[in-house]
Amino acid sequence: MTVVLGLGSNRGDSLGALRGAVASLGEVLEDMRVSSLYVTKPMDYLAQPDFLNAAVAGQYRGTPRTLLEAVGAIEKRWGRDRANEIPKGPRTLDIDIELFGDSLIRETDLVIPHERMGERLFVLVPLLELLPDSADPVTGEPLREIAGRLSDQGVKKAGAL
Ligand code: PH2
Ligand code: MG
Ligand code: MG
Repeated sequence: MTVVLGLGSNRGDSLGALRGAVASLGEVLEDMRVSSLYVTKPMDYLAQPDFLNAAVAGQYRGTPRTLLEAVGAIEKRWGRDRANEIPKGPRTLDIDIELFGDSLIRETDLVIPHERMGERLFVLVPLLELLPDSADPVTGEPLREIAGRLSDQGVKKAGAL
């Protein structure tokens, strides 16, 4: 299954955490590709530092649930400490499953496509770099068109990850 993961960090050694996560994800995904690195203005909870965001895409052989577990272990390995975080606030490493093929999943701890990805350029811009023709699995609308309707959210390319 083709999967897309979104990576973000705005606390501690963000670049180190994203690079470590990409190295670990390369052991979980086949044919993995990595987007550019982006510096992005915080959304939702605004009183926090800018984020570094990126996306990876690849092939995954397990289930959404086993991928969630693998991703949780990688977050932890690279410094995530959920006990000391404010919801949607600063975090050392957040890895979200954005797309899992065309699957639609709505469970308490796992929502795919990721909630509100259609409103967030820090998710859509790196994703579209990797999969420019991908569509919203709910509506079939190209993500490129959804992104095109959003106003500037302060998402700036900052080179290679
Ligand atoms: N993640 C959040 C909340 N807000 N803003 C940006 N720019 N990037 C993020 O990764 C991000 C956010 C919750 O996970
Ligand atoms: Mg998350
Ligand atoms: Mg997130």
